[in-house]
This record gives sequence, C-alpha cells and structure tokens, in this order.
Amino acid sequence: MTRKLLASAAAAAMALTGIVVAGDAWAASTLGASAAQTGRYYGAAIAAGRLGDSTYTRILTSEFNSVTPENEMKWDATEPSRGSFNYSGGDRILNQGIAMGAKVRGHALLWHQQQPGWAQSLSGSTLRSAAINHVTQVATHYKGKIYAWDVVNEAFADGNGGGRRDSNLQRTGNDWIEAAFRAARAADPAAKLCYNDYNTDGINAKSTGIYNMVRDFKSRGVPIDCVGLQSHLGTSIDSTYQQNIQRFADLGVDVQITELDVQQGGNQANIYAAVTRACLAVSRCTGITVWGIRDTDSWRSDNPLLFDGSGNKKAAYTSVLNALNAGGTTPDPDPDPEPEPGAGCTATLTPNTWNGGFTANIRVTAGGTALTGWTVGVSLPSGSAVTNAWNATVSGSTFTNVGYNGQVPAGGSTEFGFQGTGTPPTAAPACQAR
Ligand code: G2I
Repeated sequence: MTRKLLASAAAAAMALTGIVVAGDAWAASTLGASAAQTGRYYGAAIAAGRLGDSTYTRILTSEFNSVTPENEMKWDATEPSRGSFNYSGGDRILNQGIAMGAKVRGHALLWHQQQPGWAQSLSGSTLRSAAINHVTQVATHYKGKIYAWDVVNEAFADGNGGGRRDSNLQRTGNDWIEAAFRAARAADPAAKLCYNDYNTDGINAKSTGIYNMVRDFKSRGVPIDCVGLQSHLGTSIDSTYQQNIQRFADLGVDVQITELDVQQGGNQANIYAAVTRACLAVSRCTGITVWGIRDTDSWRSDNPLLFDGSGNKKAAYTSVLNALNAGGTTPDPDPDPEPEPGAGCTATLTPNTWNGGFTANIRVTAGGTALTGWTVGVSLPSGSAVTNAWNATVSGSTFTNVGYNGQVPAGGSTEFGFQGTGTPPTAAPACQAR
C-alpha cells in the first residue's frame, strides 16, 4: 500500500474518533527525505569554500541527499596544466557527499567554458586527445563514487535550429561528444552518463536537437544514460515542461533537473512546485538539484533559491516540500539491466516443414546493448543437416551475421534463414553477441 493510502486510511480512522489531523501525518520534513519517499534525490550545488559556514552546512546536511560541485570538478579546476591533475576541491565535495550518505553528481567533464588556458589554445587532434585524456583521467579518479556525470555540458547552440554550438571542441569534429561518452563509460562503467544543457526546459528547437542526438546515440549503441535539464528559470515555466521530460524518458534515458533556480518576484513558489510535480509525474525523472542553497550563495542576483540570505526557508521551500510529499511515480531502480555476459541477444526459430526437408526463419533480438555482430547456434535432430543459408554465413550448425546485419540497436532485431534436410530443430537457438 502506498504511503498516501496509509495516511488517508489513518486520517479517516482518526476522523471517526473525532481526532483532527492537520495534513499528512507521514509527510517527511526535509527535501531529501520527502524526495526519497518516491525513490528520488533532492540535491544542491555546493562550493568547497563555503563548507566552513555553519549555517550553510547545517542546511546542506539536514535538507539534501545529493550534491554537485558548483565549480570544483570543472576542467580548469582539475587539470590546471596539461597532464597535471588537482583533485583537492573536487575531493572535498566528494567527501562531504560521502559523509552525508548523499549521491554525488559529477559536473562537468567537457564544456566550452571554464577550460584551462592551455586547452583554450589547442585545436584539432591535439585538443581532441587532450580532451579525451581529461575525461579518462578524471572519470578514473572518481571511479565508482559518482552517481551521474555531466560528461558534456552546453554543446548545443541557442537560436541555431537545434544545431551545435561553435567551440574549439566542436571544431575537432562532430563526433567529439560520442568520443567523450565512450571514454567516460570505459573509465567508470558504474556512473550514469548525462548530457546537460540550458534553455532546453520545454519542447523547442534546441531541446529537439538534443533529443535527436540522444535518439541517434541509443540507436547506435553510444553509451548515454541521462539528460540534464538545467532549468535556470525566469518568471514562467514552459507549458511543455513535463512533456519534454517525458519525451526524453521515452527514449530510454533518465532525466535529471540539474541546476534549478527561479527568479524571485514572479511566481517563484508556484514555478518551483510545477517543476517538482513535473519530475514526480515521470518515473524516469530521478531527481532535482537546486543551483545553490541560500540566495546569497547563488551565481544570480535575483534571489532564485529556496533559502534567504539568513538561511530562512522561503515560500518556495514550502511549496517544493508540499509537492514532494504529495507523492508521484516511482523510478525503476534498474531500468536498463545489463545483459548477462554472452547473452546480449536472443533468437527465435520459426520452422516451415515439408516432406523430407524444411526451411527455418530465425529472428535475432538485441538485449539492452546494441549488437555489433552475432552468432546463432542451432541443435539439429540426428539425421538432419543444413544445406544453405541466407542473410548469414553458416559453418556446421552455427550461423554468423553478414556485413549488413551485424549492427542491431538495443532492443532491435534482424532475421536470417536456412534450408535443411530432415526435420527442423525443436530446441530454442542460442544467440551470442560478438
Ligand atoms: O552559469 C551558471 C551555470 C550554468 N550551467 C553550468 C554551470 O557550471 C554554471 O555554473 C556557474 C557557477 O555557478 C559559477 O560559480 O559557472 C560559472 C562559471 O562559468 C561559475 O562562475 C565562476 C566565475 O566565473 C569565476 O570567476 C569564479 O572564479 O565561479 C568561479 C568560482 O567562484
């Protein structure tokens, strides 16, 4: 039974006995605990330099169950000179997160801003290899400790019909983003790998450009697990906000609200509540991060956060807490289970028998990972034999893909067939990814 049902059953019972209860007796009283009721996190971007401020740290440790370094894991901070890495600030954030039992989001491996001077002056293949080395080194340093990495940040342009932003990284070739994601996966297979951007909070040309990239990555087996919607908002929220989250989720990636802040003086409390409800409505929206704790900690000057400069809870705080306590869909903790080793595909056989012989059609279906090749073994009844095959090469009773049908997207399928003498196999064929 859900918490809400329990609560209303209890409220009904108390009403019968004349006891009046205000609100939901089971409501959690902090942002992190109320988000956790639906399996989500509620996080904050934090700065290592503020951890000595007791008001800041009190709010951080009591309210949040995820942290993101506001600047400490960026390229300029972690690799100030080429090949020489400095993890002091990043490690302080990581250790703070670990001490709190919080998730740690890594931000950000590659971005056109906050590059060290030495990288800004590189181009072409030299920059490409320096960038990929950066991804590999930093993701390796934090291997196993990061819940989700913003692998690439803000690579799409504003007002360019959904195209890429020009940058030194983009000029190394359009495939720089997938190269970064592959390097990050190789370095830290446990971290969720996100693409993160702003002005992508509703359905628009920019978010559609990203949507198309994610769809392409999924179809070609480029590793990507999540999309970050920064959500730096003004005085309104796009009417397609939830729909936009849902369309990314429908591609098979998680969505995270990664840098939320909302201008004060407009409709701040309502907009915060609307963002919360939209995330809760989509099961693959796994958490929300606000970009700072108190208004005075923000990069913005329009008081966009949940706590005022003295650390008091604002109306926006209460509206978020209430929205979280109202409940929502529950994320599947393992929406993309890795296939068992060697079991990256399955195969089914449909026989067509005639007197003295048969043909068999075999459908090969990829598991959660795209195939780059496959083999299918069948076990033939004694006295039967394969005479020829199509859309596959055959050796004995083992079939291998040909050039044009080895690539099968995750969840996709392809077919081949063969002809034989005797009677067709009765056991299910065995499929192996190559
Ligand atoms: O610009 C807001 C955010 C947009 N999305 C990506 C985020 O990474 C970005 O965060 C901001 C930080 O909140 C700022 O704190 O990124 C800025 C850098 O582009 C950060 O500002 C920098 C200042 O530019 C530096 O001068 C300063 O040394 O913060 C540094 C550390 O305080």
